[in-house]
Amino acid sequence: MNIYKLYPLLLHYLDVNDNKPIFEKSFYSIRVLESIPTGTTILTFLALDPDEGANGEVEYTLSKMSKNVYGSKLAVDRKKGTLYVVGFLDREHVPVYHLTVVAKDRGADSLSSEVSATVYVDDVNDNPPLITVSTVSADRLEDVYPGTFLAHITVQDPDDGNNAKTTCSL
Ligand SMILES: [Ca+2]
Ligand SMILES: [Ca+2]
Ligand SMILES: [Ca+2]
Ligand SMILES: [Ca+2]
Repeated sequence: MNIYKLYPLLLHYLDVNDNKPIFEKSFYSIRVLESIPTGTTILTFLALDPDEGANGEVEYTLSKMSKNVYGSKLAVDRKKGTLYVVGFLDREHVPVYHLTVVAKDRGADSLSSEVSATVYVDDVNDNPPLITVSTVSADRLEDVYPGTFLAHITVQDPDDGNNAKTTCSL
């Protein structure tokens, strides 16, 4: 019997899960508008694992912590490795998402690695200015003359940059 002929076959079955999935990038980041529709894919992760069969098949998830904190807004497709929007993003509420994404192989003794992903949410002018008028008490309005202080008007707009600029007129 020629044992050398059996050798490649043995090697095939002896593959051990000795490689963890490695992300092709050390860091992922993306900017999106806060008006981005639910369901939109915003990033695609790729992690390679040179092992064979299940030992080399990679699944993607958000870390437990990221899922707990941001799971109502963003999710990762386990098979495709895509990051997509599942809730309405509101820049005035959360302007930046710092996520940890996990790539895990499907070997019996599963190995995993993590990568950071940052989602910056850009402003959309989705808030009207809020006007607050603090008037002085009525008894001081009896003998007003030009130039008398009557009321304090505060205008607030939670948007960013030009979207928050306001003009006042009477
Ligand atoms: Ca592996
Ligand atoms: Ca908003
Ligand atoms: Ca505004
Ligand atoms: Ca806004």
